[in-house]
Amino acid sequence: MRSWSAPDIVPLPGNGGPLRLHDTASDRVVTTEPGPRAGMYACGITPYDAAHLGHAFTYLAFDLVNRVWRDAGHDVDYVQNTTDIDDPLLERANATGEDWRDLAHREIDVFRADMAALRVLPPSSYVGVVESVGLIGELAARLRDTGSTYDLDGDLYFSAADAPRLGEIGHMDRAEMLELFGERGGDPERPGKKDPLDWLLWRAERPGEPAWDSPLGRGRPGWHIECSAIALDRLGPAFDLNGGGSDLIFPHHEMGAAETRCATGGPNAHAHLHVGMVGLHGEKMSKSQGNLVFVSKLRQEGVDPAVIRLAMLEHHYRTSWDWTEDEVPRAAARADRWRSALALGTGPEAEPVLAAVRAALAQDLDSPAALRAVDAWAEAALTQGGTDGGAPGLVRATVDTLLGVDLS
Ligand code: 5CA
Ligand code: ZN
Repeated sequence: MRSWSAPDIVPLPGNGGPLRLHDTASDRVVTTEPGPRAGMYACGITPYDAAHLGHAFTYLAFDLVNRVWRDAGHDVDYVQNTTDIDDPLLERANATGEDWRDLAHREIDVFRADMAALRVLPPSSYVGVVESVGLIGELAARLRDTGSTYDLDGDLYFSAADAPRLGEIGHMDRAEMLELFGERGGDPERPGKKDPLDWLLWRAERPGEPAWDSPLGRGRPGWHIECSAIALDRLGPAFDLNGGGSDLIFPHHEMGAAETRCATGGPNAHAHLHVGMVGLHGEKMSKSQGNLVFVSKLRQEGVDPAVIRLAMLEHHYRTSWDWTEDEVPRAAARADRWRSALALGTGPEAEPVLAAVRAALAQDLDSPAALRAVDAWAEAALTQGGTDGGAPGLVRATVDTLLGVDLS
């Protein structure tokens, strides 16, 4: 599937250092050690509604990883899926009478435009589930051949009994897993299952639902296997970083990791990144709750995408936070201050700003600290002046390349 257009990357002098990230599974900040090509997978949208600020916050975190790795000299193989067939999409399409394909295509287009406006670096592979049904069916058949699955009225289930590590990424006990499974797309109560935590790999064709041929018969993929199959196909096993929002830790990322382990004998990824939830009025922003602030709507209202990006960067990626009326004015004031300082044409030397932004981002993507480093430079330039004529150019490039904020 077509990705979105890439922003220009302004080269910076030298290289950044290794990236340290909080890994959900070990619950520690670990040093990432990618080879020349870093492999990263982020779970993409289910395109039945426009992208909201929660989605954007999650992709901003992965964008910072991408930028920091590139700055450290790695190429980045970034894979993102889009769940262009799944229950919520079909439910919305049925409710509005729209063809599910038209709905998905329209919302994916809005998402692409939002991501490009926010200067999120595009994935090297942007992959739809519909175009991947073949390889998903192959992985489901491979799992069936291991004996870890069973048939239930034509649907194929993975046996949780063969996933002894389930719960290890999120450090959850069985009671917690059971509760979350029911809340997040699972079917713990379906009669005939051997264990309530067993999960669907392949859903046999139902009247009125789209279906594709596969080694398992006609049907469509379950949710988790779409991401494990696409990641395995594009990145192989044991790639560098897998993740998404923290609402995906269980069941999605645990069950996906169990599928890959069953198929390959090893882990899907070396580290697991999870982003805090953005809320509105005290509740997680979610399409099902309807408490959404859309990126596209803010843009239509004339909010500068650089300001939206700055508003999100003010929050550390692991913190859950509420979007309030103050975010845009506060970020706009910061952008104005930075622009005024850059317009002076001279300022205090900028190398320490570059070093501070690099150091802050390398330490578990501490974007608030990175903003403070630029604030301090702008404040000094505006109040004390400075004699370094090259400084504004280097600060502008630092902010553009590492933080993705275009102040031109
Ligand atoms: N298509 C699946 C993943 S395979 C999915 O979860 N789609 S989604 O549209 O619901 O979410 C897309 C991404 O945004 C996921 O990584 C999800 O964890 C993240 N996300 C959803 N809501 C929020 C929120 N309120 N705050 C932060 N991230 C969020
Ligand atoms: Zn996913």
